[in-house]
Amino acid sequence: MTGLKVIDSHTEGEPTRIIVAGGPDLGHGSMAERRRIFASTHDAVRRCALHEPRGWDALVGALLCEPVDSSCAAGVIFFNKAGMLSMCGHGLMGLAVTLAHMGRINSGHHKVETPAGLVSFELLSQDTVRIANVPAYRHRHDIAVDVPGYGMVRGDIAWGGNWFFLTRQAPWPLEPRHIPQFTTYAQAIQDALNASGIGGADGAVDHIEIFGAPGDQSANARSFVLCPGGAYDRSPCGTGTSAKLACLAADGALAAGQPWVQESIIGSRFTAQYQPLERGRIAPTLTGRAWVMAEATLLRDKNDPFRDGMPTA
Ligand code: PYC
Repeated sequence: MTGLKVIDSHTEGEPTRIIVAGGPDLGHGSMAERRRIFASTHDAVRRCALHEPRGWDALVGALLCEPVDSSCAAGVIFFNKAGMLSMCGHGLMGLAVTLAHMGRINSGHHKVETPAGLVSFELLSQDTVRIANVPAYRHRHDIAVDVPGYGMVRGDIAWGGNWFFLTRQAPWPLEPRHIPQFTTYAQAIQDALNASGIGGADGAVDHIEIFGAPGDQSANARSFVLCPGGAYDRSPCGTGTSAKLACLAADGALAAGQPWVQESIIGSRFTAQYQPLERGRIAPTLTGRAWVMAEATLLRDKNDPFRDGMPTA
């Protein structure tokens, strides 16, 4: 029997399961190189941690790694039900409180290596984290895609650590009771983008982000985010909020340093802002809250037919 030691947290409602021991040996290369090895030779570990019967659709996973640069607090590889993620904003906040829970860090600033590049966070209190994400930028502006059953949907494509299609066309109020309709609608947009070959700079768009009016007037907007694999983000999505900042900056609709409060579909929020970088890129920072929920060892009995997770749709 082999086991994966995991610590579960949630960030503004969105869960993260971090493998802190028992994971595969991926060598000592960059996180991008280790992610490649993880995806090609250890996918059973990802499925064991996230798929039923040990996990569930919304769960985002992370493999805690030794960093290449020892001045970093950690290296991390994020993944979800469908495969690998380049970066994960809510997951980085979850990592921060998890490292504190493990006694590996104190409050203050810490750097983390990810496949998307170097990021950092500041642990502001036991449960509040400000992250500095990878540079974000808008890749395409106001493109139209014909979505069967819904008609033309217009939006931008932006990078925030993952690739996003962002649209303001929300056919229903952004309220939890409409989550099933938004999930179907967002999946239809994703399918239409895939079918028409519209994507990011290096491949497909992998997240769909739909905007509408905030539920609370102290916020700027509310969003629904569909992640690869079909689950929606319970948090406002860190990489998605970064992509949104890049679009706002490109439109001249938000000044550098001005706070942007983005609600999730369940009403949880991140407060974000940016500083301009060269060539239209921005450096996003986002603040949110995360809590450790559980510590467990996932057991994999060799006689268990579902030790590597159940097949999913
Ligand atoms: O917070 O960046 C994020 C994220 C990506 C997928 C789920 N959450």
